[in-house]
Amino acid sequence: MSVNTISVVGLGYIGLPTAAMFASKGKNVIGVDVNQNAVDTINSGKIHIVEPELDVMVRKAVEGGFLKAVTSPEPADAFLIAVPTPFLPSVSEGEIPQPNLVYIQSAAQSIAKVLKKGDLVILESTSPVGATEQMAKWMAEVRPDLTFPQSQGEGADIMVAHCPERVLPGHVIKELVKNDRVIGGMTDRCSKAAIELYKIFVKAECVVTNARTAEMAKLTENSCRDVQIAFANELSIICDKLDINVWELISLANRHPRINILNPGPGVGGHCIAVDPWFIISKSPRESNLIHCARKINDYKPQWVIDKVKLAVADLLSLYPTKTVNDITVACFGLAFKADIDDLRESPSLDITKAISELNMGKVLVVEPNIDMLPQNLTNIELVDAEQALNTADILVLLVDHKEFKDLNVASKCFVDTRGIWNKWAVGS
Ligand code: SAJ
Repeated sequence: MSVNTISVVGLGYIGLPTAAMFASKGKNVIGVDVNQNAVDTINSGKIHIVEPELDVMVRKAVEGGFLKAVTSPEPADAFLIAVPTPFLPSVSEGEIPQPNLVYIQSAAQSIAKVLKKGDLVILESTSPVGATEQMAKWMAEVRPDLTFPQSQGEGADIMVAHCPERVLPGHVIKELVKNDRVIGGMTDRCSKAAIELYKIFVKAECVVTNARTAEMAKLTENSCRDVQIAFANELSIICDKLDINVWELISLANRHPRINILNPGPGVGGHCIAVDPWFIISKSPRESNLIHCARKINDYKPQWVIDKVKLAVADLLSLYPTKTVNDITVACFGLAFKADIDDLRESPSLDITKAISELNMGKVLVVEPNIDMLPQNLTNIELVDAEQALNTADILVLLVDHKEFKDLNVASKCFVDTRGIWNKWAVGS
């Protein structure tokens, strides 16, 4: 298969770095995105997301004439689809969230119009099992003049594969090159073509399986992490009740040669770990007991943190009977969904901060060194620096383990530490 032009549909956290990577290897890359603003930004050599090293890569790719962005697909030899797979709006409380494949459907239908015999289409978006076959069906409906693997097998005009992205936000450029790649072709020929494509920049192994197993592999990785984080979160709740320092406990248990417990936190955020397990649960609700239970534990954790803050307020008021609840200032440290990034989407810290501000107490301050402005839905909250928060707040709530927070001296303060980085200052430690 000779690949001269590669099209990447969806220029977000995965699609744009992937497009830039192919362009850096001298391939002609057409990026497609429905967001005109993103398209204009990229065409001016800039980026609309934060990811280390990506800005330089995109600038060089655009300046060198290897990368351009457009709003509707143009012909290419290989197409990679990296669009979001959110949930359908829920109908009732407690209902299992169902995946919404509308973005995959619209990407498939729009690229189908420009497909030609011999093209390769790869679905990279994290998807429920069966989505790749469904995507191939959507393309076949638009192009009855072409044959697809679901009806024609190895001899089909169009090759289709699922090759899930597995890179960690903040390390995308490095991980794109050095992570092993799961290659789930709908036929062997599809897999071979996909390997040839990824080998343009992937230095690690490209491991072949079928499309359904590739879909499940990605969901399994993120569900495994969710279950492990739930175990840590459950331990933190148990230890709090038993008056045991969970961080000390975990570090002791992790000295066992076969134990590696993850870190408790304020809940699980981001667009992957808290989402992907539902794609398994929604397909197999009766069988996914452990995965479902882990989701519930991790989803409950923010409420547990809010309750801890309420308790801290009550303790403070009983210590200082002349104070009222309106005199209490709470400072929340960190809004991002994890350490050292600026990404606030699906962040439990953001939800917790908002809930604290709605408790109708005194002032709520936020320290978030990675942003310049608070999101609009956070009202009655002030963005301050760490020093100001330390000087004025009565209660500190540590929500994200950003590097800037690790060396703060909070010895004399009342605090709720959800990440264990102020552990050494805890009373009794
Ligand atoms: N978290 C904890 N305790 C831990 C580790 C993480 O509370 O010990 C929390 C984080 O604070 C964050 C959430 O979990 O809120 C998710 O963070 P993460 O670093 O575990 O993962 P993501 O969402 O940034 O990226 C994951 C990665 N998957 C795995 O590590 C199995 C990445 O490789 C995937 O490519 C990505 O999901 C994705 O796109 O699916």
